[in-house]
Amino acid sequence: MAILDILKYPDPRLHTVATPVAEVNDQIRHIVADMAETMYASKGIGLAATQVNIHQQIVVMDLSEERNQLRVFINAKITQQSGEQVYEEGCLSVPGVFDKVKRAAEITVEALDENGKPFTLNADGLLAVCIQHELDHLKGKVFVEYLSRLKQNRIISKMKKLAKEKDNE
Ligand code: QAP
Ligand code: CO
Repeated sequence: MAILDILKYPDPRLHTVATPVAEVNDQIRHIVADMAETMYASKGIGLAATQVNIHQQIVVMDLSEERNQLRVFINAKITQQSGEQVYEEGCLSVPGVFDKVKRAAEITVEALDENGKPFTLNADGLLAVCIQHELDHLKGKVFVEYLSRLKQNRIISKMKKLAKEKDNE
């Protein structure tokens, strides 16, 4: 297992569109294990493969308090959605930035688990937000792109300043 580097906004590689996983094999399970370790080490609740510069449709998530309920979504598709909810989101690729985003309130998602077994999940609340946020990553979209141009520019400045400070450490 390994902790992977997380791409930071506005890295252009975050705009890469992920391709479907052809076969859920040991190599994919290895990626899943590394992504889970990376998410737990960063205290995140969700991580998409795009964020660790792997452009395949893989997402890991754990919304549990105990951090022991890993969810894996491979080749996930939202097949139904309804309603609206606004949630204050963050992102491991945009550290220190949190803002409100409007998304569907209830969704149905179809995906494969880490054994390649198909499952269907109905989600609402934070789980629904997190799934939509992570599947956006696989399409090359970061949550800040729902915010105003002004806010995006401010966030880009903040991220560049942070990166510079890191360089000088
Ligand atoms: C996506 O995000 C999400 O800025 C997952 O300093 C977030 O795990 C979906 C994090 C909120 C729905 C609601 C962010 C950790 C983690 C930071 C994350 C930070 C430390 C973000
Ligand atoms: Co994110």
